[in-house]
Amino acid sequence: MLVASLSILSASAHIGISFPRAQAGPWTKDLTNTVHAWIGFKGKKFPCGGYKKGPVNTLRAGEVVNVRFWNFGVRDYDRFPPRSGISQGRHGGGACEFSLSYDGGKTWKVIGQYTKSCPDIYYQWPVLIPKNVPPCTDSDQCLFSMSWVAYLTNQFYHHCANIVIEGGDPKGKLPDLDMTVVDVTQLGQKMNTRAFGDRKSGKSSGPDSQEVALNKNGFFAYGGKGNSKGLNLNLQRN
Ligand SMILES: [Cu+2]
Repeated sequence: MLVASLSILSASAHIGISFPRAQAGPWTKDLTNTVHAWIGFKGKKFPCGGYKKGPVNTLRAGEVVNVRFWNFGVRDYDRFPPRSGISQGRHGGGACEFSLSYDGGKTWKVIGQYTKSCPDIYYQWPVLIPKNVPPCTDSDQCLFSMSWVAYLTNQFYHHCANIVIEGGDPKGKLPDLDMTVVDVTQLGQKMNTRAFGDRKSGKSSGPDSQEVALNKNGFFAYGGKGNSKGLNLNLQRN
């Protein structure tokens, strides 16, 4: 009953991630009906929304993680692709980043980016956990996140998963690229920034093949060609 009434309340606007299994989704004991909303909505906090610890996802350095987006219209989150016809709050697409924090969300380094067509629940979005990151063993401190700067709305989304990272290089490093954070009034920012998207409200054309290649080949790793710049997110001030 609780889940059903929450999903009606929340309809299917906005977006979060279902894989890795992130905090405060229906796969947790702490389902929150604003889990898919932007940072700042009803006081929702940066980073991560301020939720309790979620399930611990075990990832391996060198592994490609196929990230899945999710909204309350996706009833069966274990099934991929979801049933057809689910309405999506894609807000015209925009720019997504996937990042790691080893310090409980104080600092974030980007391991993947997709521009314009992101997000979309009907595609998987491959992201490499770089081979040369250090291992991360404390699942209170080790986090994977999805962040999204939308096109049609000045909104910043941030959804996090507790993780551990096995393998890697004890002398390795996280990438140089810092996560882009905009539209967070809690940090003194104005809500005046969006990222140029595909301008579609429904299903997108999915991840761009050149961007998929970059996300799988180490472009974003420490020492990779993305260095401290990454891709152009096409940010625009209103
Ligand atoms: Cu929204």
